[in-house]
Amino acid sequence: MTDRLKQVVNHVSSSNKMSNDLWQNVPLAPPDSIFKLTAAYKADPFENKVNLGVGAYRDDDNKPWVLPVVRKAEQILLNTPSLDHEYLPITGLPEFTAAAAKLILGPDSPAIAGGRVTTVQTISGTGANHLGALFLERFFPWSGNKEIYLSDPTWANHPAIFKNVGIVPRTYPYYDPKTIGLDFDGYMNALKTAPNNSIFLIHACAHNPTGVDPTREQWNEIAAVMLDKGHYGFFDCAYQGFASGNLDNDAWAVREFVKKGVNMLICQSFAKNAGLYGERVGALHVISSSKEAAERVKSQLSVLQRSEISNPPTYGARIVNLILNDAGLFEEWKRDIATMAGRIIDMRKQLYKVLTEELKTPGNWDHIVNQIGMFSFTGITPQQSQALVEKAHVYMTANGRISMTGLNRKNLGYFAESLDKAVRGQL
Ligand code: KET
Repeated sequence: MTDRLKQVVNHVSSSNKMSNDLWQNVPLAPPDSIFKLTAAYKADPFENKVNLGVGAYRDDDNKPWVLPVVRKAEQILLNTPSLDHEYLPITGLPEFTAAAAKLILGPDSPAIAGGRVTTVQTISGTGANHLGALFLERFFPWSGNKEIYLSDPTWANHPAIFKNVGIVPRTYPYYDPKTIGLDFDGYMNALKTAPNNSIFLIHACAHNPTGVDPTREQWNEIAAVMLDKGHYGFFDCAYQGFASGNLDNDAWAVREFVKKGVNMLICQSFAKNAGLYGERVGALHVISSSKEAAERVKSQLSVLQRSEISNPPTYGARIVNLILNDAGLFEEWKRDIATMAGRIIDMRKQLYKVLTEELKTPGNWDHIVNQIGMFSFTGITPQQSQALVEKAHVYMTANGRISMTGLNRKNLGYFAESLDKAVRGQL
């Protein structure tokens, strides 16, 4: 080989070596705790496998359900040749954002009337959480450390979302394993003892993963302390309609807090209540004390949004826009939501019945019917959850959360028997 050729070969191999080593310090991350269950479920050939992992609605045939009202809206879009594929404004489709604000804050919201609400269309609820977190990191009048209090437990993705933008997640007591209910005293104590002007992340309704929400009296007490301490409410609303089956009922706490003047923002998702999971349609609403402040907030949210996603996607927003802005479609949507919520409540009742009356499973199972929303926090141990996944092919998160919508008339018996065995240590 000529010297020149050797030189070239050496150069190429040494640069290859460098690029091979480039990521040697990147540690292998664990798979996402929720999405790995979907993947494992799909790969499992077992006939009676059950997926109670991700919070995504399934009908009684275990199929994803495209809401009939969404089908109608899609047809309308298809038959509207004037629609193009231009960019949306940075803050999203204006008719959609206006209607989304009304949906969560109420059509007669004084904050909307006063022009005090800034709404930005986001990449579903996750994007709203992220944009809200990023905005707070930049502009919240921090007096101490950049921290947020998250309920213990909370949605598995919350801590990562805040860490990503440099806000340290802390926790406040929420769930009491002894009562399988709300640790209201612990919650109130955390609100009272946190430094003034702290930020608390609050699930607007249908708390994930516990299915345990405060009562209206408790909400009022929470709001009073928040006001007294000057705390900021970071509301995450991913399940409007799923708690009670009624959109207005489920927005009660948010509306009440706005009315009382708690400083807050709201993250809104249409993934679950419109069944538009993959379309990524959501919104962030920031409430300000004046119209002028809301405009400044909007200007900064626009700057952040522009650098992150430039502008949000059209398709899902157009669908929701049609549903929210057409009285007929809106009524139909409410019926579809009631169908989903009703089936979940029915599954709760049936599971409770089989566990308590037929199988006489040891323990108290009242929480199965008392908890609300998509999830039940069964109260079983991580070992029992693991046994259900590994031995019974029942896919559920290790914290004992089950997505009730994964149950149907065909698999409920099998699940109940498997749960019964797990609890008795017989799996
Ligand atoms: N907030 C909460 C409380 C929540 O449970 C989810 C999703 C989201 C926000 C985000 O949803 P999005 O699809 O971005 O609008 N939860 C389910 C799915 C997931 O983990 O992404 C779940 O807990 O199974």
